[in-house]
Amino acid sequence: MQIDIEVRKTTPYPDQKPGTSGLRKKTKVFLENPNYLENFVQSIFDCLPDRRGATLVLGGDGRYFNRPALQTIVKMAVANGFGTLLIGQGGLLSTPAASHLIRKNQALGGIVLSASHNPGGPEGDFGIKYNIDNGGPAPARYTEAFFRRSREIREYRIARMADVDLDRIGEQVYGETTVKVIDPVTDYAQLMAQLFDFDRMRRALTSGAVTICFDAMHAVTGPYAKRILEEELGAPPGSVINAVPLEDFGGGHPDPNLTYAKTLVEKMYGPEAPTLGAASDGDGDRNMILGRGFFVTPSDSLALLAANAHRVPGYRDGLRGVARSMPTSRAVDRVAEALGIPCYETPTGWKFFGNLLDAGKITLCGEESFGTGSDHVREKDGLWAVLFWLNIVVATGQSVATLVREHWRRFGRNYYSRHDYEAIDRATADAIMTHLHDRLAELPGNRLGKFRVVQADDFSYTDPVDGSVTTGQGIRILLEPEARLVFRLSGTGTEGATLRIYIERYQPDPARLDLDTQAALAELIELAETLSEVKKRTGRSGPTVVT
Ligand code: G16
Repeated sequence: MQIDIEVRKTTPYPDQKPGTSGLRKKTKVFLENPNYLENFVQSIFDCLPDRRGATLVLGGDGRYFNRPALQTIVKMAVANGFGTLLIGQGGLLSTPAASHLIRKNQALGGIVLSASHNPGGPEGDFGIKYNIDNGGPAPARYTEAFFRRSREIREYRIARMADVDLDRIGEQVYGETTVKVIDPVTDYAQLMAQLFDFDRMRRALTSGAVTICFDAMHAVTGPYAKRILEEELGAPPGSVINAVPLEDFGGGHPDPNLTYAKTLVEKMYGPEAPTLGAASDGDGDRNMILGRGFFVTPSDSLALLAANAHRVPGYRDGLRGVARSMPTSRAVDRVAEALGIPCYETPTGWKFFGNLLDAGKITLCGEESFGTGSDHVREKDGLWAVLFWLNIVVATGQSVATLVREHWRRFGRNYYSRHDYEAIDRATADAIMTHLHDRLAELPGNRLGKFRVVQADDFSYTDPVDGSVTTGQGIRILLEPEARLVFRLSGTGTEGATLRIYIERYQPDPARLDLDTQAALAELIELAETLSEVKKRTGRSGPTVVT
């Protein structure tokens, strides 16, 4: 079939700068500014000189505007000469599933439409991110090129063709491009079956020895969790809740934490709590793990997975190394030390793990922001983390709480909390960071309360694989006895600025492992507030979110 290609004129926007993970904006920005989506997509394509005939993976988390945006992107990809488009049925693909498809099909890359855990809908957020041929988020050299291109773009290419049928699995040919609509779950489910002990997990779930509740939060993991947990592993129907992806996530906030995964949390703290509770976010890359009446912090989760990886078939041969983002607690560092493997500290953003994974320097990695993953894909992976936990629970016969308490007894506990001051004025946020910056030189050697400052700096990272340097990644203050304060501005918000304060304190005393986190950190929290002058400068009485 011959396809007409139109070259349409457009005007650049100054603000299409990708943040920590792609371009995230209010949905309205995409809807109300002509060609806002088209400009960014063409900017991406213009930076991919080898796109002709190549394979591109396309999908999204199903939020409002997902389908119309995909239709536009398909027509633009056809007009830009891609050879094959692999699209998840219904326009759905979780971020980790997209990463896997890119790798499996040797695609040039993929586009995932999502604003992650941010709410969707006309009043919510929308986003677009590009993943490269290793399946991982585009590193800075790409995103900077996209941004530069977006500021000078004058035209975009689009095919004159009818919408593709996103719901029918099969192939459709448009000019030189084959559009394949595929089941979004099958390949991913096969990968999970290779990594985990599905037989043993199935026996535990069908006999009722182990029970699970997975909250898909009306986001993309619903179909994945239904297929894997209920259909393949035999968890009773209803084990996956909020399983149907909805454009507005059922009015909810698809962020798997104690505040937003409310139904799940009530269940896990109630009398009928199952053995394992878990939730994932909008695009399926985040995870939250709960036991009966017990919350596992993402930092502890990473440490525990590393310490128990040998119990899981896919990791039985041991870990090559681990990595965590700088603000993530240092719990995993102790495990790495005990295992005699390297532990890397990277800036915030999954893209920084890509080189380490590709070079075989690490097997597991994770972040405090509810992200955990391994070398099986190049994204963090929510359902994978849940299956990892399930495998460990089944293999040890221990409850989540017992596993974590045993871990603390062995390694000590890193009490850890993040305080967010959301949607503050950008100038105020910048002033706080400048103020902290100005104090860096004077701090080392001085006392802060009962602590002594051993190091204070603005974190910068030299990638051990390609030597690239990333600076300005957050202020960190290392204290003695072992504690740490970190301050940085979020790169994923869509309103004003968000200041994140990360507070950590190591506690080796076996008699002090079960304290309330906020109480255990109270003195450090006060020090962080005083040092940054956050309350005075923002006029806020406290953080908007505490995790
Ligand atoms: C993204 C990134 C993560 C990062 C998180 C929070 O996650 O992929 O690496 O930790 O944002 O970033 P920030 O602190 O800058 O807001 P997601 O799940 O939102 O794509």
